[in-house]
Amino acid sequence: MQGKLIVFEGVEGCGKSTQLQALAKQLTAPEGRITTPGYPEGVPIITTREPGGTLLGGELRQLLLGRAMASPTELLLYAADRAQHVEEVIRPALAAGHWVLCDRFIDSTVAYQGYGRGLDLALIQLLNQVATGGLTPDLTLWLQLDVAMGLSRTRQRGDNDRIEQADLAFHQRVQLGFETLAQQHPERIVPIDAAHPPAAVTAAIFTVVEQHLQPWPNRLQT
Ligand code: Z5A
Repeated sequence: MQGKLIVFEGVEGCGKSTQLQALAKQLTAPEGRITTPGYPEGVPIITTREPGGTLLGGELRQLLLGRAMASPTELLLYAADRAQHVEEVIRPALAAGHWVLCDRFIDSTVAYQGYGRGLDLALIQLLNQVATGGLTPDLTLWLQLDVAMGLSRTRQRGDNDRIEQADLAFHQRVQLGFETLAQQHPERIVPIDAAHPPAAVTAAIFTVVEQHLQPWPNRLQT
């Protein structure tokens, strides 16, 4: 029985972390197993994130968000974080039939390092392939939000990390990256209007997950 990988993507402050936790809560009982009627019964849910989904990844996250570095260095560290994360957390969980809800994954590298930093897209695709061994999400929820609105949300929260200080133009290039990816991969990337209040966004996400769920229970029984 193979699990499912559901990824949350979008610009800073779009509400990924909030919505990932909301979906996990809505799907599960306190012990972390799917209990929502209609969903494959008893399937455990795991929540994780990039960068920082492993012990090593936690150290890489501190480096990545804590200090200035050359763009290729940054790209290689995100790839290293992902390789460890896939090997240590995501693949074993999927092999055990778990559903993995992940805050950022391969599309963030294309959007941030590719469109944002201007690094070679073919090279990024290759590194993503190396880091994941070809694993792609079953569903990517792209929380679509105006860049300025997202940044204003994170600034209200008092965040001040390195990438969030970068200029608006950088974040707009990142946004273009997500837009382009959504056009290129409509089979797995679903845009969600993230400008609404949190509960409305959660409801929209739940509907999308339900729609994508329909073929899943049968496959889970095989
Ligand atoms: N990065 C990269 O460059 N390349 C890569 O390959 C990968 C990542 C994997 C991770 O930092 C950084 O790594 C990120 C990209 C880069 N860039 N930065 N900075 P992070 O994990 O610290 O940051 P983030 O991923 O961008 O998450 P975030 O800033 O915490 O945003 P979020 O998770 O999307 O949003 P949130 O935490 O759920 O909500 C933000 C605030 O808005 C918070 O106060 C909420 O209460 C509020 N909020 C949430 N939803 C709403 C709604 N609907 N209305 C109003 N207010 C809301």
